[in-house]
Amino acid sequence: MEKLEQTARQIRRHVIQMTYDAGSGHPGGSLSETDILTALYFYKMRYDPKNPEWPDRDRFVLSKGHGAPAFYAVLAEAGFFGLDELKNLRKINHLLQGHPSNETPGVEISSGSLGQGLSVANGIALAGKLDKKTYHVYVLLGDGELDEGQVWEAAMTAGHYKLDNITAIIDRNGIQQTGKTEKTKSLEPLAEKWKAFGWEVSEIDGHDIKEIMDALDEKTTGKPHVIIANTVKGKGVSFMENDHEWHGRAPNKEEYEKAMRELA
Ligand SMILES: Cc1ncc(C[n+]2csc(CCOP(=O)(O)OP(=O)(O)O)c2C)c(N)n1
Repeated sequence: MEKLEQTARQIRRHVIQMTYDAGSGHPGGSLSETDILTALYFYKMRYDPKNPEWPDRDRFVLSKGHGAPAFYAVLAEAGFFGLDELKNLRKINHLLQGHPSNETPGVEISSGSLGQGLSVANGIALAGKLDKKTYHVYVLLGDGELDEGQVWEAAMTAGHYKLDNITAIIDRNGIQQTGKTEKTKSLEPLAEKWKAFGWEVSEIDGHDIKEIMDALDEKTTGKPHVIIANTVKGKGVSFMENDHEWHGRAPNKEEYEKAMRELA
């Protein structure tokens, strides 16, 4: 557990370093999803970084594609590519673009246009059933992303096909691009909505590694599983926490140094 917490801290440092180096990017939503990604990649998922196309690998879809910095940091720490690549975030002709591209080792689908990931995850999960594969499909959605109608179409589809090989995780940080989700388009009662679409629902503290691990270990039969992970946007850096200003802006030198001191 301690090791996972240390890894998450390291991922947060990478996120600050990467967005500072790039001079752009999305630190807020990267810091809120960090513990979830850490538990997925360093506790739960089966994969082989030397063989990213291994047919039996578990699949991960980052539907909230702007959360790419934390995702890339996790993939680098897991060995899909060198840590050196993190220096080149958002640079033209380099591996790590602003939003995930499936040309990058370890990235299953290109994403960034919100609302599409669950539909793709459904397809991968259905294919797994047809091919009698035992892999599991994980998909991470933003809460603001749930404003997209396609998410609910996909939620209905997964319920209909009883896709119990899919786990959706909602990064419920309560904030989207320009303010609070409940002010932009209210989502509550969120758990009841997913239940009504035929999903098993868990609600957890999305920064408590043990709670994340336990929720990921939960098995559902005949139902897809959604984990509503309550998180803090900007988690770990005091002046970024709960402030939508840090949705899509890089730290300046002074802010970078302060953030790195806090994450030391
Ligand atoms: C279809 C689409 N519309 C708008 C955007 C611009 N956009 C990028 S991130 C974002 C807010 C997303 O909020 P949320 O899903 O809560 O992300 P998080 O807070 O976890 O970063 C928006 C509107 C987009 N990427 N795709």
